[in-house]
Amino acid sequence: MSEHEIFARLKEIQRQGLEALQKVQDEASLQTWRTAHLGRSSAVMQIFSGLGSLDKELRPQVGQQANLVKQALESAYAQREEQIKAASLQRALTSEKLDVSLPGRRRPLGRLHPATQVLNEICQVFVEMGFQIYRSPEVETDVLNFELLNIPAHHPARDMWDTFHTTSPGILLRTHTSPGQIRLMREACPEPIRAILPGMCYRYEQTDASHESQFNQIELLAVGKGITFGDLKGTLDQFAVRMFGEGVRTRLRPSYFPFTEPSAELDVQCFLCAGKGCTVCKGTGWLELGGCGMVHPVVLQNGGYDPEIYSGFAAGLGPERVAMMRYRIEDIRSFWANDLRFLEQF
Ligand code: FA5
Repeated sequence: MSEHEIFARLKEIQRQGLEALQKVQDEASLQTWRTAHLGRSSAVMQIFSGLGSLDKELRPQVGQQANLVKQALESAYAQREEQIKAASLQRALTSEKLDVSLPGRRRPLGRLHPATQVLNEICQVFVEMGFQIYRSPEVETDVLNFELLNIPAHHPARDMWDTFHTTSPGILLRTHTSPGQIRLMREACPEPIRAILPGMCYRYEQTDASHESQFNQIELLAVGKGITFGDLKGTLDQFAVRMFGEGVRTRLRPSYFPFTEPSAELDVQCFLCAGKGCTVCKGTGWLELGGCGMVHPVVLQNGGYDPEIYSGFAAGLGPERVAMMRYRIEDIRSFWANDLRFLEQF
């Protein structure tokens, strides 16, 4: 190559390098450019490595000129790098901008199911009155759910509880919380008992506005020496006052349960109209809450207590019925239909 050609070549290298650099828009292609135009095998570096084959007099001039080209490319590179970094920072600032004045999205608040709310409230009242909470299983044996409660197989009273049986013989879903009475008595005997047994019950019901196939009950059980019907009445009266307000009275109507003797239905004075009669109590002034009575001697015996020495009272209350009255819910099936429009009201 002649001297003239070498200088023209260097000029061309610089021109091409600068032109290519103008097209570079991001950091990745900037690095590619650097390797291509300033790397070991780039055109300008080849000029340096070819210096040795040039005429001695020519070498300093070509070397100097090649150095100028290399410096020009390097400083153009540094400048471009600066520009690209600034641009990408600008882009990040715009795209990741946070508007702290933008209102946040409200997360929906969870809440307790209305049936659970009332169940808890009733339990709380009894706990304050000195009752302990005892839990017993929802999957029960026929023996505990019926037989030990003085309801032998084929006894007509079994018709009172339409039952969900499981595929295991003798195993069923409890139809009431009363089998827990036997479990608790057998655990506590011969100590006195003052407890409530809350939980879900299941019945193979023809469902309607006031009957569901699943519902809660709160069982009440007191066993000890000298417990009378007066204690039952006093306890229920006190519960009604604490739950529904001062002056609210209770009423017991004679009834029948195989596991209590005598037995009664518990009514509470309508807390909405104070007994005057309204649509909720259907003009009667009274609301039905559940069944109750004195624990039957056979049941006491099955629980391990000698009925000659011990006596007791029991009751089974329906908290959903209380919730229905309180919130004027017309159909008990709303509780487990899982419609959020219903549940969110409580
Ligand atoms: C019983 O289940 C007895 N074990 C109650 C009892 C306990 C009596 C201790 C004496 C001593 P009964 O079937 O009446 O009784 O139910 C009691 C309460 O459970 C009813 O008053 C009602 O509030 C509720 N209940 C019963 N069946 C349903 C149903 N299908 N849907 C909603 N609530 C129900």
